[in-house]
Amino acid sequence: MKTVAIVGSQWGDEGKGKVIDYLATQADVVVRGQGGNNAGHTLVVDGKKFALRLIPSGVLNPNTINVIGNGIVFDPKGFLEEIETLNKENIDTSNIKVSDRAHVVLPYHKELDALAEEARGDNKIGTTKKGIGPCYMDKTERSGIRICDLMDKDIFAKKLKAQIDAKNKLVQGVYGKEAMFDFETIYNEYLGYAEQIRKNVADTSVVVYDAIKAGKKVLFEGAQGTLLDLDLGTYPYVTSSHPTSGGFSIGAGIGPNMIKDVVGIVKAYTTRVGEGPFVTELDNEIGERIRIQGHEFGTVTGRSRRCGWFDAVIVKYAARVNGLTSISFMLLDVLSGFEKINICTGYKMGDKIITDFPASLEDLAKCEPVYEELDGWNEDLTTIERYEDLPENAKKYIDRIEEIVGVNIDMVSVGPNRAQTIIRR
Ligand code: 2SA
Ligand code: MG
Repeated sequence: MKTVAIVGSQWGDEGKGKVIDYLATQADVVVRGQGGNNAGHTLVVDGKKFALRLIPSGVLNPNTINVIGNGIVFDPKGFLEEIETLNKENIDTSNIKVSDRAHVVLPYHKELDALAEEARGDNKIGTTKKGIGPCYMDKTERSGIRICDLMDKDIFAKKLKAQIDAKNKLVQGVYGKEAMFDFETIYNEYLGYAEQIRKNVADTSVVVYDAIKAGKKVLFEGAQGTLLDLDLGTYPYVTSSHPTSGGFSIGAGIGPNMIKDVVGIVKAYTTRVGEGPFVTELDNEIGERIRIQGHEFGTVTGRSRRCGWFDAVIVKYAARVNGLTSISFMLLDVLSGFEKINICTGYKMGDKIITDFPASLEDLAKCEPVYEELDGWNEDLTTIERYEDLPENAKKYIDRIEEIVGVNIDMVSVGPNRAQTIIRR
């Protein structure tokens, strides 16, 4: 490992956390470059669980620098809560660096997230209600408040005042509510946060650049997944950032050629939380069985995830748009005990078969999966350590997916623990 980016190749929750935790133990720098505390994963040390959302996964290693890059929308309150749980367990958090260019999530962003969802009615996106979308809206509208603004109480006062006025007008005019945001309250609360995070604030682009130039091991930690990408995902049922590999270049403030390997994390079947079309969804007892065997319930919101067969159209698309150099194939053990297993190799749209993921959701909604049926296996995979020892039918499944997607599956995961990992190459 030199510089490697880990990206979700479906709709998130592919099991990135396991691969990231493993690589984070060897990394000199771990970088997050997009999203905010809509991401979520659990680290386990000495039997204790830490649910992290914003803080990068290298935090348990005192020698690793953890970067929250400029592409992040930063919720200081959520961040400090995570810091507190870590500090309680005597975990050093001084190795966390927060970009002075990152945007600050404020209380009105969360409120507006909820109000917008409510107003969407049946067309709701199913957001995590962490204020992610509204904060990125302010950023692209060029009225956002950044960490560097928060660090200066006068600049912060000026910018916040303008925003409070604008947001109160918005909730009154658009949502027919009373003015609900109070400048003094929010200002004082956030000035308090500002002092607590000041020691962590840095020009993180320099930190990452210098580390790469010095030949250090840098891990770019992806959140969410390719199909939730604002440009490349199932728009508008997406998040407001770029969970694809290109997002790291901008979100960490480095050139794209500084990222050497891009590892796609791929789940052995397909899941999604939130709304939007899902071609291989199994709204039946097979889907329910996958959900139960795979414990498919969200870490942030606890929502049950929609489940379906493996969709090779999606993963082939992810391989292309991310430039995947390798695949880690997760949760294969969940598929034990199915007589037949399907791989979706294309979509039937009217009288055409397509294999490139379409842009239009209206087109996608018309698509029927074209399946290739394979024989399943009954063996429990969770104690298998070598690729050769996998059941023949499991190997056939992996080989066929590798063939369709055109990227090597170098690692196969058969359980949540580090030992339950089969390294092929
Ligand atoms: P938002 O809150 O504006 O980002 O929501 C917009 C859509 O994005 C979906 N979304 C997610 N879907 C799956 N996993 C997410 N986070 C993972 C987790 C973290 C991960 O909770 O475990 O895998 O890295 C996530 N975050 C946002 C959301 O459901 C909406 O459809
Ligand atoms: Mg997750």
